[in-house]
Amino acid sequence: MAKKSPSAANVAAPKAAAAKDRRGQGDELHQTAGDGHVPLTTNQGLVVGDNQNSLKAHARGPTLLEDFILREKITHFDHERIPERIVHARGSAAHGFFELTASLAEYTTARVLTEVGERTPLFTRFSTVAGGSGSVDTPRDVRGFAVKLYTKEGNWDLVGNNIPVFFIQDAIKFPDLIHAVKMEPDRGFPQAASAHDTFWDFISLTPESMHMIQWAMSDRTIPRSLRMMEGFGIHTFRLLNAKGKSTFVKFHWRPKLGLQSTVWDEAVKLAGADPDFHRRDLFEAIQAGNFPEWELGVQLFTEAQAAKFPFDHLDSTKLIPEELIPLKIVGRMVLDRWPDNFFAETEQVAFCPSHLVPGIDFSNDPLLQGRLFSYLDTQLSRLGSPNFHQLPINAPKCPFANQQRDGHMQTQVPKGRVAYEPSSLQADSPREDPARGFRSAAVHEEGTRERVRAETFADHYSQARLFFTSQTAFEQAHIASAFVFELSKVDAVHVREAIVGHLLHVDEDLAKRVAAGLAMSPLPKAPKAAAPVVPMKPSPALQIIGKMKATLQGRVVGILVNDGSDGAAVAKLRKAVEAAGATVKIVAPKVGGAKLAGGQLLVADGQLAGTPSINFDAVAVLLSTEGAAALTKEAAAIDFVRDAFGHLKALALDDGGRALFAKAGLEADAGVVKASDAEAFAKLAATRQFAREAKVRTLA
Ligand code: HDD
Repeated sequence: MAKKSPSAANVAAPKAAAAKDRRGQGDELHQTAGDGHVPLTTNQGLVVGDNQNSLKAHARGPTLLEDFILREKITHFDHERIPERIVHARGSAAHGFFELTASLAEYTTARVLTEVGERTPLFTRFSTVAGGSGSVDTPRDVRGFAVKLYTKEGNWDLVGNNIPVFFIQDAIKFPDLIHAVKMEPDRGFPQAASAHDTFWDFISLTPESMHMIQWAMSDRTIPRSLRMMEGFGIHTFRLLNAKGKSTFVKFHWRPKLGLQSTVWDEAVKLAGADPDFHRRDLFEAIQAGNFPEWELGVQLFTEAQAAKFPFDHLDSTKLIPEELIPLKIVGRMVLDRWPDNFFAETEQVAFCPSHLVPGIDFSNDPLLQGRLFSYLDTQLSRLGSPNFHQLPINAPKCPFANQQRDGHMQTQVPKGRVAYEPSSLQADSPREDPARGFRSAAVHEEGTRERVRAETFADHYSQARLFFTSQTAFEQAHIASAFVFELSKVDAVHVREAIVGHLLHVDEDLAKRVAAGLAMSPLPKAPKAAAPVVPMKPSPALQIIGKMKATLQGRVVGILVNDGSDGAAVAKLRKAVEAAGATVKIVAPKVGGAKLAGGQLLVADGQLAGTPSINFDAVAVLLSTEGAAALTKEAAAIDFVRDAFGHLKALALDDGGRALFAKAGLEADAGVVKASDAEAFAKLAATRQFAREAKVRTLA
């Protein structure tokens, strides 16, 4: 009998075996070595015997072109980078799930919003906007908040930010906005910063940005943690129910840990102390099992309600105050798994606001309409192929099938002769399904085709004023000071003046404070406003301070020790703050640890010189007399207490700690307690000491 050829064996094999992953072939030749390692191979599966040396004509001779192993490795390396995102290049992401807690079945057919208790897997990527992918985590910048929900009905991407409004009203202005904020094209700086002429020049000539710019100058743009930020879908979307009735909706993510921001000096120092501060924070929280969580809230409103708003709900520079349309909490998002591979997942994930599921639809917001084009387009150049949806991180987790074929990096192997629809030749070829398919809301449209901005979009100052006047005095001072800082980096005096002119419409006091901070006199004239400012009731929901939680949950407390520190006091403090939910990190002059008074070694999590107090939410300093004497000569130790104090953090000090504190020239206040009073410290550490601020810096 003739021997079967391997290919004949495949043909004859039963279906299940034929479908077997071909990568399993030849397993016997690739078995793990005795020490447990899998053999290293080329991309063609060839086992590599020497990964240290290239092929040479002789020991000291030239390398040979023939070395295909070298060439394959280097070629792949040369092509490892893909174009970074034109915006939001710097990002961190995690896997998790969404769980619906209240059904919206009355409003929508979208299963993800109707099946209470159902968990939908998701992938969320947070980002800064302006900086490149290698830039730092803590510049003053808007944060992207993009969620890809792998629903049973297809992928739904909710691509939002941590601020509920946007700079511009029409997508056609987006390239200008981004060109203005990115590093200036002739000089190549500043990186990841809005404090420069081109950005403020554009803003000064774009009054519609005045509301967003208030948010941008607030501490929202210097968050303490990605886990402590809100997220917003920004645009008005539509929900569609089974009867085809549509309801307008805005989406909000609310962090379970409450809102928390840094102070500006802290954000600046963090950029040097730990450029990966937010990424590391998210990673460490997830690895420790402290899974970050957000509630999903919706604001639902009808066409009739919208008609009565004193602003246009299709204008992305406006928000709907929660006092007008309250937030209904309908679910929660939990991030519980760090990606296995940064590039394959965080870098290759491709969000598109056009990715929707049946039961949700777009509104006519002109910013959203432009986005529906931009994202798909950018993924084609960024990921290089119309098949980017086949990458594991982008592929729906429900079945998907159509007659799209071929293209670069096609990884699917479609079967059969039918690649069109309708067809009669292949019964299992995918067909349209009107009953289950996506439907657009039936909306009556009528009017004159023109390149125009609706008159209802003309009011640029009312909500900017609403935002500013809704803030606490501390927050207002931070906003005014941020304007002063940013405009101080602007050389063009007429641009500074133009901004202060706009601020006169927002709030006269704010304009005067900023002008004083810039030594600008006399006050410039306010530009002509396109629409009168409409008074609105202050909305406390727009504050950060109002939305902070007095909690140590998810926070980190640093304890500075040295040889001779009191171990029992350290243990007591640790116990109290850990019981309140914080993580404790020990800082010592040497990373190996400090020898405590009793002789035992306390291993450090960080060396003092490389672990400033900027890393922590509150600090304790416990030092023996000798330990303190040694540290009073160390600039890093002086900075440790001085920065903690200046960044409005609670401090717990024993006698040694107090000596260091005094050497730093500081005076204790209500935010400084005795280290022995561990419970009081745990309570105090749960909040920042805003009342201290006037003592440590002059704000505008
Ligand atoms: Fe955008 C990325 C959020 C307006 C064009 N955008 C991007 C990301 C977020 C946002 C979070 C990063 C997604 C990720 O993590 O991969 N963008 C917004 C929000 C906007 C907005 C909340 C206004 C409400 N964007 C906007 C407009 C345009 C774009 C008006 C163009 C007309 N955005 C893009 C883009 C990006 C992008 C160029 C770059 C990388 C990407 O899409 O995937 O297409």
